[in-house]
Amino acid sequence: MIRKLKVEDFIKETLPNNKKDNNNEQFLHAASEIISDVRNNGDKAVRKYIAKFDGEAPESFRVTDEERKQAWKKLDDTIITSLKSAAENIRSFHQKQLNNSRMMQADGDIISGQLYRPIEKVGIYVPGGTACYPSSVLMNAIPAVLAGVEEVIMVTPVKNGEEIAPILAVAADIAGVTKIYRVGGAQAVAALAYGTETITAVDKIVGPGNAYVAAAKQLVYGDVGIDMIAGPSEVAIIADDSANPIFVAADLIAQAEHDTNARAFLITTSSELIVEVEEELVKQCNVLPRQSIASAALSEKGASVLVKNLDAAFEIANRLAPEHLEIQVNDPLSYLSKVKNAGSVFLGHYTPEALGDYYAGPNHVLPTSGTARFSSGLSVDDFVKKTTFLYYSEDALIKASEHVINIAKEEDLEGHGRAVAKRLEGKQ
Ligand code: HSO
Ligand code: ZN
Repeated sequence: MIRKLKVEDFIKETLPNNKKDNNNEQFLHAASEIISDVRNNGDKAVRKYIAKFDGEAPESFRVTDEERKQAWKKLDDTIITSLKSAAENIRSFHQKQLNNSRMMQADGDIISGQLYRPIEKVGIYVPGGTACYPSSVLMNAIPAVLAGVEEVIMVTPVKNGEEIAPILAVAADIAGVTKIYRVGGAQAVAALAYGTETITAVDKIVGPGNAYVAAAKQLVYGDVGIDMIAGPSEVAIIADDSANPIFVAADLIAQAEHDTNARAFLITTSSELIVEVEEELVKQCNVLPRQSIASAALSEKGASVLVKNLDAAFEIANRLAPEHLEIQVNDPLSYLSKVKNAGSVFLGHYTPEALGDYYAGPNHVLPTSGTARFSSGLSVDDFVKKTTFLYYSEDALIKASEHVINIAKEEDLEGHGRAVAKRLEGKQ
């Protein structure tokens, strides 16, 4: 069910090569046409592309307050309670990421520091259809609201102008989303980036989407900010002989059921575990509703590898830089220091990734395809800008003047030196 690879083959097969793997010319081409049409023709173009890809366009894109109110009545209390409880955990985890503006140095003569200011308007792309994830609404919107973003604007596609899925509307309310528009695809990204008659332009767009959405985000970047271009979801599980094969298999399957490109890896010191996990994968997949997706992902993209010790396991995991890293060993905390590259780490036998996907608090929007080598999961930081500031008194400038003038000379920028010198004329 899962490929069993030797160390060299595992590395060759699993290390992503984004530039090579992302053959997205065709999507970039399509998205760029849509973007320029939406820029030139606003709502009319948005309607045209909705009609083309999602059936009839809704009469008005905006989900009304009344529709949002009605959505609550369509849901069971149990799911509302669970969403609220998850939101509370996510909020309290992200609250601790808040930074205040600060003075770095302040002796009266010299004052310098950093202002933290929220981005004013943020757009959140939320996929519709089968990948309809209220958890992603919470994960994207809560840090934005905490950062102080004034307008958190959500876009999501619907088929044939139908209503938005009630669970997405309720999750949006719980998270504090300001406006919701029933628009998806590259046309939604374009509308958010440049604005239309009815859709508010934003300063940054976050959230996952299909290949067209990803291409559109890539193209509007620069005019607006974006979070990241997410690849297929991944988990790497480091396990020794203390691991329970039932748990390991369950977590590999939880990853694999996302889509046929999902990447689920087992890196273990125990050859018995590989055999037992294989048996479990077959058993558990057989009774899984998304069996065909999970087994395709496991057999085509998944892999297990036997390593000589845990140090070797961490070496491979660090090269892989997986989106999620599970460490299923006893005393897992003592291994945390060995993690160099990973989006999010799940420690021990009772911390499945699913806990973090939905509920525990850390964000589930994470760097994929090896990008955890140089980037991080979504956080409050993604929704603030840091503006530095500086004040020098006359005396302080006099003290610094010689050095500034020296460097300006070296750079052949005499005007820079004079900007200092002019202030000192007749003063020293
Ligand atoms: N594992 C996904 C998040 C998710 N799982 C949403 C279920 N729903 C990427 O971290
Ligand atoms: Zn998941």
